Amino acid sequence: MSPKTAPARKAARAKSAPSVKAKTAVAVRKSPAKFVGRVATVARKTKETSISVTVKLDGTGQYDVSTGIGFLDHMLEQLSRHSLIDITCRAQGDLHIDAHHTTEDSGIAIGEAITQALGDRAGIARYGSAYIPMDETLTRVALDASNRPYLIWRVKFPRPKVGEMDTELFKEWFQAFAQAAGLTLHVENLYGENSHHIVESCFKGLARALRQAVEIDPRKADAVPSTKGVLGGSL
Ligand SMILES: [Mn+2]
Repeated sequence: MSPKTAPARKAARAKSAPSVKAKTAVAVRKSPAKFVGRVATVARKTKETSISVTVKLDGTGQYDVSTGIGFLDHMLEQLSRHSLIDITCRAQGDLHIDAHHTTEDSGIAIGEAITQALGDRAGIARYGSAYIPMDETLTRVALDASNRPYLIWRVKFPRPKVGEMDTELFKEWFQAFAQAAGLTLHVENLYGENSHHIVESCFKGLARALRQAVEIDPRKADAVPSTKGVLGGSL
């Protein structure tokens, strides 16, 4: 039988807890009360779409995604699985028109949730990159979670549609996401023939790069990873 009481065990656990937890606590204090740790929920409603999103940055890649667009769900599930960010995304959009608004607004809502969950971005690795091969396709993604939104999109699709989605919509999603998540985001398909592989490699590359960039770097303590002391495009 352990001589330690329950509170003593709790204190011992707290002592040995990784610095990630301390960082999370800092973020909690600086964020609005409804956010706990690196988690955020965003509800976004317009005349075109109604979307609720929850993200947990330090997750395990669990997802619950329903946008009404099968292929987009498939991509957002890849984003969660390969970033290890838990993502819940429920969207109801004006799909009787087309998939444009729902695609764009899901990018905005998930991006906003990530921005909120990142708080002041202290302690994050900030940069991430990935090369993703999928059969004949190779895509490179590099990003800076700098709060300076910018998209470079060098991706062309051989076909105008995948599933029920127009392939031109993927740039719209990445543009909306980069803007809302505060990312300088460069996506380049180096080569590829199959449109499904091309777009999927873009989402998987984003996921892997994002995973690196939002990771807490234990050597950085509470430091914002910028010599300016803050991360922001207008500063
Ligand atoms: Mn696929």
